[in-house]
Amino acid sequence: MDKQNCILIGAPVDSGKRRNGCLMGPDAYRTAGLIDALADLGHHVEDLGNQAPCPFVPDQPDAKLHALNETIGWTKSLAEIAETAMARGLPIFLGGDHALAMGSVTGVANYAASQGRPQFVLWLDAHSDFHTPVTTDSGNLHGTPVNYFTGGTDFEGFPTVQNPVPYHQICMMGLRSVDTAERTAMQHTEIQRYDMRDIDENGISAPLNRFLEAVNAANGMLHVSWDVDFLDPAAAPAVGTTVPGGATVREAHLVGEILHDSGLVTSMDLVELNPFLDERGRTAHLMVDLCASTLGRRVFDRVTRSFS
Ligand code: B3U
Ligand code: MN
Ligand code: MN
Repeated sequence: MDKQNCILIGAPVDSGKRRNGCLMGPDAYRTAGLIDALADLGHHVEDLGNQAPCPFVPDQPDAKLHALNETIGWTKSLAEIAETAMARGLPIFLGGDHALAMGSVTGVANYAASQGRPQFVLWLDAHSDFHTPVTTDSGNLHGTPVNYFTGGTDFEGFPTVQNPVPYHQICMMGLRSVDTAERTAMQHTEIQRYDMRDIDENGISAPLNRFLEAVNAANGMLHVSWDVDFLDPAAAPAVGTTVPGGATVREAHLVGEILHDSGLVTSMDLVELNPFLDERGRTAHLMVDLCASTLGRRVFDRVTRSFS
């Protein structure tokens, strides 16, 4: 991958669920050395600072859908920022919870469409986040972004998705907590989904490389959404929704390294870090290291596959 113009976008979204703390994420990444880590790899780094949602009517605290208006405000502001940042470099959204992907993914997909290129999404997460505001039991909108940016229709009040990401251009890896309504809805889609059993039986590199071949063949743009809970909670405890049995540190670094070598990544989210739940910053540091792997940090140079 050539040297990039990395555009850091602080997205302190905390409206996607009831447990607070993800709003501290962007500053935790900065404190853990993200800017230096990327600059040391030779990238130009620009930090746009922490963003704000578009103005919104305050939400009722006891509503079934938690903080709906605030989440809509974030979706609007982040989509706009994502689209304009894409024209200048590689945006990295520093979450914030996963509701931020309603804005980041729809924004980058609008940019891809303006370039006549297809948008692909790699979703690294214990959860499929494929609920709608109607099917969610928890009322937490961080469980809904994939349904939204694929053009789901039950998102009243949210901006209309101009360029929905087609199902077959999405790959989910790390799945181990999928609710019945999500599973039923996903069964009728061509979303590529790999649960932890797949990874245990076949490893993580073969399916990832297959997906990247498809991105490359289509001259696609690739958004990578890293949810902290993709990782096993023993390695990454700073997340509100821990699910045991997740990816190891080694598997996650391998994903980052393969992504880097592909040269295909055009935008990224780092989401769900809750620094309030961290142990001496170790989850924040791990996510910084994974981001660095995805942007070219390696132990030794080697002859690698390249898609470009
Ligand atoms: N599917 C559950 C749990 C969940 C989704 N995303 C996270 N947790 N982080 C829900 O609440 O929708
Ligand atoms: Mn998620
Ligand atoms: Mn998750």
